[in-house]
Amino acid sequence: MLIQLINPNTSTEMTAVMAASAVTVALPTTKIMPSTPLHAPKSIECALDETIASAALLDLIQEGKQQGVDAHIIACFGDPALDAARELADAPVIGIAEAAFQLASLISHRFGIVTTLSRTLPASEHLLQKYGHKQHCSGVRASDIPVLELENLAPEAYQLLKNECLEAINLDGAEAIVLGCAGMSNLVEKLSQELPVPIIDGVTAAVKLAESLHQLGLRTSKAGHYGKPLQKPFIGRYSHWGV
Ligand code: 2AL
Repeated sequence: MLIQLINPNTSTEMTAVMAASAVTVALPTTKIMPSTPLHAPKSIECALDETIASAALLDLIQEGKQQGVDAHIIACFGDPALDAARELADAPVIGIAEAAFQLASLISHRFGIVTTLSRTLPASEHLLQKYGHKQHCSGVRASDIPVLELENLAPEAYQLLKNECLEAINLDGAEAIVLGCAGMSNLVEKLSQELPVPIIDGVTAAVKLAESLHQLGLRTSKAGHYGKPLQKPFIGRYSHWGV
């Protein structure tokens, strides 16, 4: 199968990190097609970043659709534009936060989330609520590492992240840890060796869920909420979306 792995920010370094993680877990018959937008913020860390990035992300979904991909992954922990992408796409669309929550809830009574900046905490809390996983989460913690610092993670910053994971386990009662950024996907192995609970990265979780849906022949239902977008004129720079 062909999976389009979309990094909605413009950091090609981060795209390479997540693509390498995806390839390590993908079946031999799965091809990973990494996509990076040309027009978006370099990292996504607040609502404005997410909203600006969403239009280019949807353009990439459209490109993937035209190339006949079998699944799309939105690899940013805010799951930006996920509902719109599901309306647009024919193939399943998986957001890495939802994928990680789903897997974490299967292997732990309560999981903790350790993410990047403190200001992204409410975004994760909103997603837990939206997806119905609030009762499975022991708490959301921030390492206060900016997304782009993950690209060349200093040992002190890694220690900050690990300390938050330890506090999530020891103080909050987390029985598994979900990493709250696609740029953390290369840290799973080291953290798994050093911490006593399972560590879940949304990128690899999304790849395995995409493969499962594909193998079962399951696609997004077009019966209601995720029905095709309504046809109407779009004006100006978005006229390509309209009729
Ligand atoms: C992210 C992520 O996964 N990619 C990005 O640019 N920002 N997540 C986050 N919590 O900051």
